[in-house]
Amino acid sequence: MTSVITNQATSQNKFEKFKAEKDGLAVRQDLEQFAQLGWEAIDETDRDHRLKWLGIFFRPVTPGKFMMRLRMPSGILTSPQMQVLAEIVQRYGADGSADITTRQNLQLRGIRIEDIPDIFDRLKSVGLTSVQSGMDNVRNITASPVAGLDADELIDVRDLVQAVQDMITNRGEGNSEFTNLPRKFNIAIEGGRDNSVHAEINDIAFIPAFKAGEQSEPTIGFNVLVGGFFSAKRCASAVPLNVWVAPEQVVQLCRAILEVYRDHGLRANRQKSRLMWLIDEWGLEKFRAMVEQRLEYPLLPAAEKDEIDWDKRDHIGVYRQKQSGLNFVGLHVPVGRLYAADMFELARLSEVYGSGELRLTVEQNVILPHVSDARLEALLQEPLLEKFSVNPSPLVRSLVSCTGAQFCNFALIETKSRALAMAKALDEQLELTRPVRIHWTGCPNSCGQPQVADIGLMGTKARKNGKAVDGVDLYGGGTVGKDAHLGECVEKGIACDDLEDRLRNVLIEQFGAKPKQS
Ligand code: SRM
Ligand code: SF4
Repeated sequence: MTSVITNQATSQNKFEKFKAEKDGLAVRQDLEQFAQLGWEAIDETDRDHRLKWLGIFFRPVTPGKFMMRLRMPSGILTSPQMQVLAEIVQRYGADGSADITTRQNLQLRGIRIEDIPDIFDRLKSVGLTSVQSGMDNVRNITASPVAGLDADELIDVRDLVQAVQDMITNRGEGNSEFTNLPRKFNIAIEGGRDNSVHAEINDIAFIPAFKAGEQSEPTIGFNVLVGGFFSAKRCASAVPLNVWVAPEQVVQLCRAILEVYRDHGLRANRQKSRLMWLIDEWGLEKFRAMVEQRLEYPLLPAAEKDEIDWDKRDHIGVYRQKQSGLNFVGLHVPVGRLYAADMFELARLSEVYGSGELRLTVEQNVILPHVSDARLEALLQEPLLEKFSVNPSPLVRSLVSCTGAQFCNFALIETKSRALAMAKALDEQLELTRPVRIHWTGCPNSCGQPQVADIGLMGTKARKNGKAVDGVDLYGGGTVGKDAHLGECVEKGIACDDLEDRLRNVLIEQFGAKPKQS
């Protein structure tokens, strides 16, 4: 079934035009031909845009070397899956690498168009898909990275997350019902107490809440938030929809909201196409009523309170699981960057010490679950843990960075290498008594989520000695976990050359850091 777009704008922008001409998923039929033609001969709209419906991103910064964005529901993957991804990346030698993303996902680098048919076969053989992971589609669905492991969680959401992904993507085969949304769309389902998913920055977020029954015991389900998003033009926190749903209603509710958004979302101006703009136009009451109309049954009002009552955890280090005698071990992956050798090794460690499972976090790190008490000490002695530490220095530990200028053509500055070098330098100079989460993002699109950080840094061009130089806007005041609150820009245009000194002062004055005695 193709979507019924009722508010098709009369003056269509170029994205709406090319989507109407040919569905993004249709390029799947052209892949063999693209592979034979080579990247330079592919029609530009297919190459630069429609391929993103299959998770294949043309990179103008490295032409001919594509990026592939996967889907990893709840950030979970298996050792054979990691092994296959390592083999794919290894093929490209120095060009091959992978990044853990801020949506608990993996992106592969260096991909050649001629290899894509074979790569898709390999992904399928291990149950992976990259379908509908870019452009006007629903992104990777995030969840607590310790779902099913955490003794204090309220709902193990892994199956739900998978079911929502299966509904949206037709079990990874592609689903043209949801390939022409007005814009990108983010969904998060939290089952734990610490808001590990940043619910407030998703278009739909489910957060655990008990609903009191008239005669029965309170049941656990979810309160629903809608409309959270970041863009260069506007950032908005998700707002309560005043809805409580039981777990078995989650898939239906996602479908209903997506259908309403697909058929009524604003399409004329891409700067105003995210879900919140529709909610603004209609008001929350009408939006809720339209969702109910799709569902064909009334929704219950939200539970009075939700169960998010913890500070957010970073999962780095060794923690007991709810299963007796087992632990999960969070490894810190500096700015999320992995190379083939690291990926092979992670796959091996998960087999030797765990159950062959790996988890990814929105802080761009890896968790090895199901490590028995008996095997723990040996795991901690493994050489890979020197690189991916369980006890990194404080600023490096909490560092997050978007892709930046190395691969992203929107970037105004290089981020990952600069972020890491600066965090290491400041860790050497300062004694910290509390964690300070620093997030870097290369441009106002905010993929590195500077608004959720203690200190957010957004790439810009600054002026120094009369010249335009790499710079950042400084964000502050972001809080996470319970009562999360978005940070705001507190200082504009700091030259990157002056940033280390500026951050040093901020850390001393606002976060209680003390200079180390030299
Ligand atoms: Fe993003 C576009 C990378 C999370 C907001 N994002 C892009 C593109 C695809 C632009 C491009 O074509 O070059 C970047 C690809 C660069 C590359 O080569 O890696 C890109 N975004 C990323 C990742 C990889 C950052 C990272 O290093 O982790 C994240 C991938 C997540 C995933 O697995 O799907 C990523 N992007 C985000 C987030 C954070 C989140 O979801 O929690 C946001 C803000 C939240 C949101 O979307 O509301 C985000 N990305 C954007 C936007 C602004 C959207 C808007 O409504 O205007 C763009 C630009 C666009 O879509 O036009 C964008
Ligand atoms: Fe690229 Fe900007 Fe997103 Fe960073 S924030 S990945 S520079 S689009």
